[in-house]
Amino acid sequence: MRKVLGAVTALVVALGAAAFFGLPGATAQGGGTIEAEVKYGGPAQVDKLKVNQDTEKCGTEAMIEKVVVGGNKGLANAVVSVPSAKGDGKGSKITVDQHGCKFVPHVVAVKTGGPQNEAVLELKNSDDILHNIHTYSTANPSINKAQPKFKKVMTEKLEKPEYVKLTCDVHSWMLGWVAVMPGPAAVTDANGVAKIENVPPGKQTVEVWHETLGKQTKDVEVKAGQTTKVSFEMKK
Ligand SMILES: [Cu+2]
Repeated sequence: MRKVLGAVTALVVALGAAAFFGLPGATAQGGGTIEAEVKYGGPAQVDKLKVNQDTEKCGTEAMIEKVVVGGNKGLANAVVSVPSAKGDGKGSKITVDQHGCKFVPHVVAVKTGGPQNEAVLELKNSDDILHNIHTYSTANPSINKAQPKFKKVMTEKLEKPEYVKLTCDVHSWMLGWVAVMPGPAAVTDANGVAKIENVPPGKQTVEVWHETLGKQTKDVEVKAGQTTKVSFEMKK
């Protein structure tokens, strides 16, 4: 039995390695990487709100993290995208959880490839209470749907590029954002850094968007197989 298991394990490892090493060569063909660093010199902004409903799941205080500043003035939750780079026409899928009466993660980026290849937004409800997703957008139709506690997962499609605001009609403080982008995009981490891989070489425009600090763009030169660094300083 142990021998059989060993053989199976070896096969799985080999297949995994093939998939792992095979992929970058197939998709990164000639692409470069953009590493963006987003900084903000101002203060963090966290709104606190007293909660008096569903407190068992939501707690008694809601924290709405409008501006999150980490080490070295790094701005978290900023969306970095490359609007000048055409996408591959394929939509991607992203999951947002409703957990502790918060959208987790607070900001996500997902790719749309147009009418037949929309971005897929998977909404999880891990709270065991009723939520009601309500999106605010202009290019895409608004979504307004109840998600009872027994409905653990709900799937929605977003076709058009846009920054979509997520709210919940049951819990007024719940706030999230889905950046639906036609091409590559990423969200800055706690240090304000986002990495975008597989960007076509040549002159590209990098866009940074933050929910309260607005938008900025910069032009960069992307080289095949190399990392281009670009930094942004957001202003209030
Ligand atoms: Cu809710």
